Amino acid sequence: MSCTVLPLETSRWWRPLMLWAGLSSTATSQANYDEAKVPAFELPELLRFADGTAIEDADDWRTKRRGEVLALFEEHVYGRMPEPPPSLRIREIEAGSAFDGAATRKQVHIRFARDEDAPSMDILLYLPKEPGAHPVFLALNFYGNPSITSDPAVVASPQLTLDRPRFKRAQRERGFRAHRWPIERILARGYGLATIYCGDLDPDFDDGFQNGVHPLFYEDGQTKPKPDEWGTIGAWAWGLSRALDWFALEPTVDHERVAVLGHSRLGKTALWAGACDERFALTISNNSGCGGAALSRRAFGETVARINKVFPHWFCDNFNRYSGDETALPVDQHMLLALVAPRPVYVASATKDRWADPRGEFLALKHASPVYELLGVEGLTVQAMPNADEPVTGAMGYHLRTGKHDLTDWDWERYLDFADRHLVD
Ligand code: GTR
Repeated sequence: MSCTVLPLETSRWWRPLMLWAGLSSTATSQANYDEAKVPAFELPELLRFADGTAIEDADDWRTKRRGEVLALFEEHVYGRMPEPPPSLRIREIEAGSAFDGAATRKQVHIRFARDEDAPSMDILLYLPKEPGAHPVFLALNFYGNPSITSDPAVVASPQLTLDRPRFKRAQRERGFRAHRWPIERILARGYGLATIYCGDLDPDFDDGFQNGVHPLFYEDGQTKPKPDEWGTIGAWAWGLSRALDWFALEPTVDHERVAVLGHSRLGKTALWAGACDERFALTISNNSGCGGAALSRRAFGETVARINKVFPHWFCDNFNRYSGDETALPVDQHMLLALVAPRPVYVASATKDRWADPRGEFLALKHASPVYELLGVEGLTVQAMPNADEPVTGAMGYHLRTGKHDLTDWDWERYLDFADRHLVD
């Protein structure tokens, strides 16, 4: 008797989950997961100026080439972000002790303009109870601040999108996503944790940019961002920088020791934030994939065409030009990682997360390494992709965790070790 085995992606029980994740069975069954079918490609040169002349020293990178590369990402991928608003209106919502006195908690509401109903975000900050200025991990969350902990004092995120069952569940159940946030462990290791609901800055759906922070910056008569202006990832990254603005005023946070971290779409965002804002001391991408750490030209798993189709709001409009035509992109994602140099960067993949192309994530890191070396920092310490669960350390960290697309305690332990190495004297 013969039997047909459907690939997991096309079997029925899996479909609702995939739809939630923004995938369709057609999308994933068409995706390439065969290394032999990865197209031959040449990466754009990092160490040459736009006019083709070679970069000779660190100064060439710092004074000119870095700016050229950043401008290419702004124009073609994520879009330009506006300047910070003239002032931030900061109101403390509450402060108190948390986790049986082991920590302190502070929640602030930050409004980006004078009007009461102007766009705003709420930051939830936990710190070790010891006095002083603490190094902090800063990360956006998907489901509202109360989703990361069962701590009853965490205030609801009023902007929580309720269009999907998961968001409704997040609204009902505190700590719905606590398994991704080992807060007490982070605090015990001497770090603070700050988080913001990404939807405060821009809800994660395509509404033509009528919600979130975008309209605050429209010129007279403008109704949506121009083709080279920020999409949703840009808005999220912009918000992370506004959190840093607040940290610079907050004596309990050491704003020179802030690690920006994100998972998946928020990992793409952490990389863009770390690339744009050199005040971030350390940048961590967890399973960020296409439009994050993975090389676009490999078109392995999720492609530029697919991501632009399913998530038309994430990138700038110009990015659509490269749907199905990755070789025309003037950049690839190794150049994004290079923008973080010489500050430490960590890229993490997972063995079962083929949609995010683990090999493409590793290769981007490897091809960013020459910029670290040019700037006098040790580059990636391995040539070949390491085995699963064997972290690579140095200024460029990497690991391939056994398992699925997720942010686990094991990942966090690696990030804490990495931060110990780079943020603690
Ligand atoms: C998927 C998307 C990925 C990744 C992921 C997530 O649907 O294709 O690029 O961002 O969502 O953020 O969970």
